[in-house]
Amino acid sequence: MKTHTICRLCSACCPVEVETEKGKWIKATRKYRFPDEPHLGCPKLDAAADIIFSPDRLSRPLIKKPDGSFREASWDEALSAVAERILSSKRQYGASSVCWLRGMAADWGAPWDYANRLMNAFGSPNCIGNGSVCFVGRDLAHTTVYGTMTLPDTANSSCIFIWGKNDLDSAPGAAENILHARRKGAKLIVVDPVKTPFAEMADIWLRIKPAHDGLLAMAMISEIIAQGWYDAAFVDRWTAGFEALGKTAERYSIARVAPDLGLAPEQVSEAARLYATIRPACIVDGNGLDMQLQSFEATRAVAMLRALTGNLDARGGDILPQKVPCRNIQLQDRLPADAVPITADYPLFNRFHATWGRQVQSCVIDAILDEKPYPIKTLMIQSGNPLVTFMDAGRVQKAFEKLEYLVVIDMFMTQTAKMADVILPAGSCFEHTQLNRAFIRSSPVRIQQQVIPAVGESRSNWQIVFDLARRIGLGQEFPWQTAEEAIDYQLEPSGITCAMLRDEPDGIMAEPVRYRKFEESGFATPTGKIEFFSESLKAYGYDPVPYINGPPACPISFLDRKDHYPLVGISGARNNRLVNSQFTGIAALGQNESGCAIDIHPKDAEKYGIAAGDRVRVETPRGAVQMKAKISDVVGPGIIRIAWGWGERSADYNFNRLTDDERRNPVTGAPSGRSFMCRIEKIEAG
Ligand SMILES: Nc1nc2c(c(=O)[nH]1)N[C@H]1C(S)=C(S)[C@@H](COP(=O)(O)OP(=O)(O)OC[C@H]3O[C@@H](n4cnc5c(=O)[nH]c(N)nc54)[C@H](O)[C@@H]3O)O[C@H]1N2
Ligand SMILES: Nc1nc2c(c(=O)[nH]1)N[C@H]1C(S)=C(S)[C@@H](COP(=O)(O)OP(=O)(O)OC[C@H]3O[C@@H](n4cnc5c(=O)[nH]c(N)nc54)[C@H](O)[C@@H]3O)O[C@H]1N2
Ligand code: SF4
Ligand SMILES: [Mo]
Repeated sequence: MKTHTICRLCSACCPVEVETEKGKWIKATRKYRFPDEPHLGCPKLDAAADIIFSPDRLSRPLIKKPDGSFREASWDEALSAVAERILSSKRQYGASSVCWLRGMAADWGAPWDYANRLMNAFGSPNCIGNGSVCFVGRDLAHTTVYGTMTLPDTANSSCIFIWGKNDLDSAPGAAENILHARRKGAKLIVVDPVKTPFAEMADIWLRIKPAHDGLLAMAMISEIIAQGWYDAAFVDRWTAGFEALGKTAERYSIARVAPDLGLAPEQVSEAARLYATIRPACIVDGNGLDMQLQSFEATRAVAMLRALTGNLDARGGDILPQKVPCRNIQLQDRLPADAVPITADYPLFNRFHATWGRQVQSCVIDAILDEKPYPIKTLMIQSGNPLVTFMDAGRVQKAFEKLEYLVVIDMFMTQTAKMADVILPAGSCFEHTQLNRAFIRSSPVRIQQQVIPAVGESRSNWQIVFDLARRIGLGQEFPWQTAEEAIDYQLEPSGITCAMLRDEPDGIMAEPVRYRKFEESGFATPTGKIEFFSESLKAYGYDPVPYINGPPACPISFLDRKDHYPLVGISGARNNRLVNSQFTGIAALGQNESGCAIDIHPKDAEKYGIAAGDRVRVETPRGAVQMKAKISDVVGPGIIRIAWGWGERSADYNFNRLTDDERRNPVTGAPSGRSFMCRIEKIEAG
């Protein structure tokens, strides 16, 4: 039997076809938009059965014994214990002392809505996502400029500008769209400090100094305005604050800025000319812009390029999504009006979107350790591994040691799960039906459906939340008996049901594709226009125009200590065999540790006496890691790239032992997990 579903082993959310026989997994294949063109493989999907049926999968709930080891428990016992704890935390410290923290894995589905519904009805404002390090911060930056986050229509584009994204390893379907356009002759511009395959094939590769993207964007804005390459009629009709932007950008001319970014002025000017004068053009921005201290300002400046050139919502440009009409099921109105979330310092980020809710993950650690604005005592972690994936792993460890009670909902015994009082075993993405957020964000809506029975006694995310809700007296709010019932309720405004979606392998368009939708309704900003100058940002005390108050003093962590830490450490492109901290224990994916290395430029290798294969130690003021050295020019001199995602395998490989969580972007709370000053030494010959 073949079933159409969505793979959620990573956030690329690829449509796939899964072949099963009497409920047994046979194989899964990614669906291709261009069947006649070469395809990119996905080692993770190829190894899906190894992941799903791994002997390491958790199959029964576990409860920690007084001696620190775990014993198996029934669902009834484990969920009762968790429910009792949640209620007693509320009695003793108030509902806000209970926090629900969600990682990347299950988040794009309804689980985020269900967790929010549960917490809102319970009375705690602390349902916290990890969007401050991932793309939700970028969403806010787009939204303040033109009311929503755009989607690049790369496949139909004539000029593709890739800015801090590496789809070849992180989203193969998106990469295939770019390769398709390239075959048809689209120009390619890449901004990346790392020599990625896209950088190598680009017409122009801007090897930027890490974390300096905002200044590059401002320099390009200044050039596009100065040369008259912008779309004057569009700017005149649809934007507000053009003059203020122009005046600010003047201070960041290419001649002034480029040398500081390590770029040739002519190259930047040519990139600006290509991008601004070829239509349609789109910008693919990525996680290279997130996890930077300047992430909000930089992304906002990049978003303004789209607006200046009139590429918004044009075929082959940057598309304003056609949201699928859904019911907001989060019950925000049930939260007491005076409830203060632990993320209160980031008011704009908390409120900008109807269902993203609160997303500054670092505040969870602050609240536990520093008890600010008040202590979190009970923490539920769903589909995340903060001990490996949060910045400053040492601090996270201390926080979890201090917690009164930790519950982890996961498929594996992660570093984080080991610290839990109770572990609830979750099903993989192929074991449950859910509404996938990526596919309600813009039509067509598709369904992620269950293709195999649950492994062991594991349960779906929805089942776990619904059952827990009933046990804390919120049964009325969770009346649904099946995933389908809950999804149909949420999808009702669209007139689409689960049953209809099952019959439509390629999804259902809630409405036909339309371009230039703003001509009917304007932009979803306070002025109804694209905002180069934002009064709302000003009202919150943030810069109304990016960099209006001067360039950033300290874009990289520990820059003030560069005498001791002379190199820039970055986490560069992702490994297409791993997903964040996942899969290093799966034989076909991570066990041979291929890719667990530090890339060092030949000049630095010589300077520090390091040869290929040597074991080296990298240190920052926060901690140290050790890995073997690779000598290559994928990074420039003065920069080292440390492999991301190996910390679950060994604490020695935990990238986030190096990173800082003290300094953050004031708007989105993004710390810098990407760029920091560090030092390196050889500890053993290879
Ligand atoms: N230094 C540095 N830090 C980073 C990054 C970086 O590049 N550099 N990347 C950042 C980014 S963008 C992100 S999004 C975060 C990711 O941070 P996390 O979300 O913590 O990362 P994962 O390792 O993907 O953890 C997902 C966990 O969910 C479990 N899981 C998988 N599927 C399910 C499911 O259906 N249900 C449940 N309950 N559990 C499931 C997995 O077993 C795994 O333990 O890390 C961030 N941290
Ligand atoms: N195989 C695999 N796929 C994944 C994941 C995974 O871990 N593994 N994680 C998933 C998740 S959670 C996410 S958020 C996405 C992320 O996927 P992407 O958005 O593609 O992000 P990355 O690959 O982390 O980084 C993108 C590029 O940014 C570059 N970069 C680093 N620093 C800078 C900088 O200062 N400026 C600029 N301009 N570029 C910089 C890196 O070298 C890299 O080439 O991938 C998802 N897909
Ligand atoms: S890239 Fe691979 S693992 Fe990620 S969603 Fe697509 S098929 Fe699944
Ligand atoms: Mo992410």
